[in-house]
Amino acid sequence: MNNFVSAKVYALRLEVESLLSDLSLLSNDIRQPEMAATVLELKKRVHEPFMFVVVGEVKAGKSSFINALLQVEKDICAVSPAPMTDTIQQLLYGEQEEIVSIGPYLKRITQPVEILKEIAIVDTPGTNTIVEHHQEITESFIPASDLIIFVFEAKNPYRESAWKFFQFIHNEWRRKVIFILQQKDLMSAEDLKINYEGLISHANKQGIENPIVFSVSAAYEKEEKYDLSGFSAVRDFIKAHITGGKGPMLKIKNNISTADNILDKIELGLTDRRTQFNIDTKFRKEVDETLQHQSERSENQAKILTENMIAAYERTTRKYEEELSSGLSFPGMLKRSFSALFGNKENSKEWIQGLAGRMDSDLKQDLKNRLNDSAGDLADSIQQMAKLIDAKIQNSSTILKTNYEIFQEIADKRVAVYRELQEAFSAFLQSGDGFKDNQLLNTPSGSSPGIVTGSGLAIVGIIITAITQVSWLDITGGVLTGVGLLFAGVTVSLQRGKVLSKFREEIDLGKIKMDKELSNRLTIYIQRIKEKILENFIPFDKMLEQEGKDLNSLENRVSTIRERMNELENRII
Ligand SMILES: Nc1nc2c(ncn2[C@@H]2O[C@H](COP(=O)(O)OP(=O)(O)OP(=O)(O)O)[C@@H](O)[C@H]2O)c(=O)[nH]1
Ligand SMILES: [Mg+2]
Repeated sequence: MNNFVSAKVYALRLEVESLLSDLSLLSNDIRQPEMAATVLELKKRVHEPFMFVVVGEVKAGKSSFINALLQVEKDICAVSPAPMTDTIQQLLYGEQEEIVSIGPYLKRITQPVEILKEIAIVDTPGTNTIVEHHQEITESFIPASDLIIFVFEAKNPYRESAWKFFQFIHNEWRRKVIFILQQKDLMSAEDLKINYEGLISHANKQGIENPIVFSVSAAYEKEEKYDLSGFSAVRDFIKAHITGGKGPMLKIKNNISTADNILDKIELGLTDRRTQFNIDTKFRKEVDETLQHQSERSENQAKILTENMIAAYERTTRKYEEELSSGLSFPGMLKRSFSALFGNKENSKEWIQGLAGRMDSDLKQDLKNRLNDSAGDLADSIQQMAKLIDAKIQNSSTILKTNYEIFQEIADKRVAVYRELQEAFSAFLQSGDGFKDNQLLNTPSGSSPGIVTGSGLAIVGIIITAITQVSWLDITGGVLTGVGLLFAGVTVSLQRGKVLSKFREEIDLGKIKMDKELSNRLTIYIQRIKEKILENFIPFDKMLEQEGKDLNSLENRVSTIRERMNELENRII
């Protein structure tokens, strides 16, 4: 436990720590290692004092500023005309001077300097330098800072690179900043005034209405020209705003605000993901609806086709029923008996077979004509079903950008799954394999000539023709066999009524069979196509399901953290 804080501050720090723990777990789970590292860094420093981070371009006079501010005998931070500071140097209070290397870019220096009991000061490598990594090292330390001291060389506070870095601090991390014009001893009072005002106007342009600016000279301070150095104003500011017990609470507020900032980023990314998820879910629902609607239309077409075929069957069979009826009447029988006597071989049995033969070929021709009229419509309707789904797939919208800062992986994965769906569906439409159904084509008689050839949607037409032909060929055969058997060894004249009613019975049976076979086969075919279309969506559906779960869980976690954060914030105002 830190010796310099109250029990209340300590308790609050523990709460902040636990909040940051949850936030770092969340950042890890959404695979944002940098974010997680930032949060952990913040968490690690919860018990440290309020932290000043001194930044600025190379050679602005940052290290000299710190040395002068601390009023120590010898320089704590190394100063040189050449780029000097190459690590982050964190100055903390300690009974003895101690320098510990924490990592390749971080040193921890303790000094028995009174002010360090309340504030930690961090010296950073200058930005905008040719030395590699310096900018990155300094940038990485910004989120953990409580107050940024932005040091400019008094001679030139106008560099674009410096103001760009300022934007990073201010916009990206919402850090509070005070500005220092250092090395003012090198300038005339008039020139200094111009640059002082210039700096204020630049800060205004960046959205800082009343920037806090101090002009100082580390050289004068060192020469003990205290009334000229400008450092007493800086110290007064620190005393008024940070030291004297205010620092710890300010730091807690800063920590919460940084966590808030990070949570905002996650939330923003989640909002985009949710929007995309809703679009995808709607798209998927529309696909189902379109498919349902179109398959109903196709089933309707199948019904019309079946009805047409049955009408044709009825008309043709009625014609032959009439012929049979009149042929079996007494005059008809008489006529045939005379013919038989005069050498005509035809007897009743042969006559009836001839009638059956004509009926068979007539029926085939008639059904074929009917089929040609309606099968095309049904094939069109099924093709339309597939085409409409394809149009939907090709036109769905993507809002989750793959170059998005957060959740890039999710965006990339979605794009890949979506592209896979587009490609799989195009292939499905083109190959025609999805429209073949060997089980349905395998008829009792085993004939499905030429069906396996052909590709793409066009094959639907061929298949419909095959399914329908197969059915009625089979049926008329059955009817004729039934009728034919009836005549074997029977004296027709005595059985007229029986023959006619048997004929009628066989015809009706044939009709029922044709109706059942046709509607069954066509309905099954339409359903199979629907299933095959849907098979293409399996990976997409899996992704959608997973994304729905992930989003719910992440949104819950975010809102839980957000609530705790708000509650804590309200308590410490
Ligand atoms: N005349 C004058 N020179 C100064 C003042 N402060 C620093 N200098 C000189 O400016 C040079 C750079 O000073 P540093 O304090 O090392 O600057 P820095 O910003 O820490 O530099 P890096 O760490 O390399 O980015 C050194 O030669 C200092 O002696 C000042 O107030 N007046
Ligand atoms: Mg330095």
